[in-house]
Amino acid sequence: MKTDFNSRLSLLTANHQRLISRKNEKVVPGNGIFYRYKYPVLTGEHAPLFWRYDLDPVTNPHLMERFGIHAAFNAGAMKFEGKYILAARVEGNDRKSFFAIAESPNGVDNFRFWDYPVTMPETDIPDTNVYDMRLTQHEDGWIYGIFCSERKDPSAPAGDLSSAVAAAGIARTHDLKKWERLPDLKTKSQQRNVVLHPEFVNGKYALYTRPQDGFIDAGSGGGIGWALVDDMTHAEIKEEKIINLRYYHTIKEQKNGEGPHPVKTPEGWLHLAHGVRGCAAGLRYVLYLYMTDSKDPSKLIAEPAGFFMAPEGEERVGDVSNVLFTNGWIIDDDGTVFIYYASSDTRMHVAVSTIEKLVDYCLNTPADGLRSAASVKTLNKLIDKNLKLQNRI
Ligand code: BGC
Ligand code: BMA
Repeated sequence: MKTDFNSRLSLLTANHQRLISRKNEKVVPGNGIFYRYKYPVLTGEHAPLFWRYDLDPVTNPHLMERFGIHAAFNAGAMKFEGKYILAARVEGNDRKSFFAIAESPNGVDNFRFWDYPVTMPETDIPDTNVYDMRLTQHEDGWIYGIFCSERKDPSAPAGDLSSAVAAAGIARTHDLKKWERLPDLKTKSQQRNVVLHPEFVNGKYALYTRPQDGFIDAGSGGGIGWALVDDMTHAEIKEEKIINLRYYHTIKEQKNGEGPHPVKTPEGWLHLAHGVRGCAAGLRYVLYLYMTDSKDPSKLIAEPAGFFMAPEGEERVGDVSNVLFTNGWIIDDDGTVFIYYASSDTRMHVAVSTIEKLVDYCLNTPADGLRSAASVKTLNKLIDKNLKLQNRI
């Protein structure tokens, strides 16, 4: 049977247009700390039709998808030439991910992919998969992208087709179009969540790291690490210290990792990270915040208990359910913070707050007492205060 190519194309075009130009809506009242937005800001369906279809009626008479794209998630973010930019992890039906830039005029909707995805140069040992890029506009003048480069474990026994090795891939650019690939980070352990600090520290580049024993297990890698390196064109970690630890029975018991690079505030560096715990449903990924000293970004000064954001509603379901992950945020000059987070390895969302609110959250939310009794004590203090205020006690 013949397909009506033109009417199918008009329908696809109209649907795509509607999706990418849909106005987003703030969800009120929220919890006072941030606002979620009703619609995801970027999905696989945002990919242009000319990525997914061969639009030639001669070679594709049924106008079928020829390159399935089913997810857009874990995006790095930055403001670039006045636009809100996401460097998304786009994943095809073939499970390979790659980076693609999408831009929006306002940060909450109308995100559109640039015509071509990023052509990331490879090193001598080609990456099997690349993902989770953190963007840093460094004071040296370059924009760096640090991402996970995954390759099959060369020492895996025959028949084991899952064991992998994670390394930090490093690239730099001035325009987000042409990328120069630098050698992968040299380090003792595997690394997945490596992030470049935006300023020099003692004349050196500073990296947030996440040393891990194996591909999945953080193992003895106690948490988010910190290392100074001399040269990003041959980046090598000689010494690494843990600056944000994992603890038993917390939201980051199993793993944690720095999100985007931290932001400087008058009260200190504000950090966004993810924490992971294991449960019967698999790994549960949530987001949390912490702060470090303005003069020494490796010195913890505040960390509220528990998660800042956890998966809700449709966020809970996707390719890898029960996951919120973040590696991008954008801070406007007026202090508005756009937190770009992905849900369940499938789609991108935005949550909006301000520096003032996030710092208040960090400095005034009680820290984790690490025991049930400590939590009840903290809660009772708050109840006492409020009941006194209402003249009830
Ligand atoms: C996936 C990542 C995941 C990692 C660890 C990789 O193969 O692509 O999304 O974080 O495995 O589970
Ligand atoms: C990883 C991350 C992400 C992903 C998450 C959940 O460890 O690096 O790529 O979102 O697992 O699958």
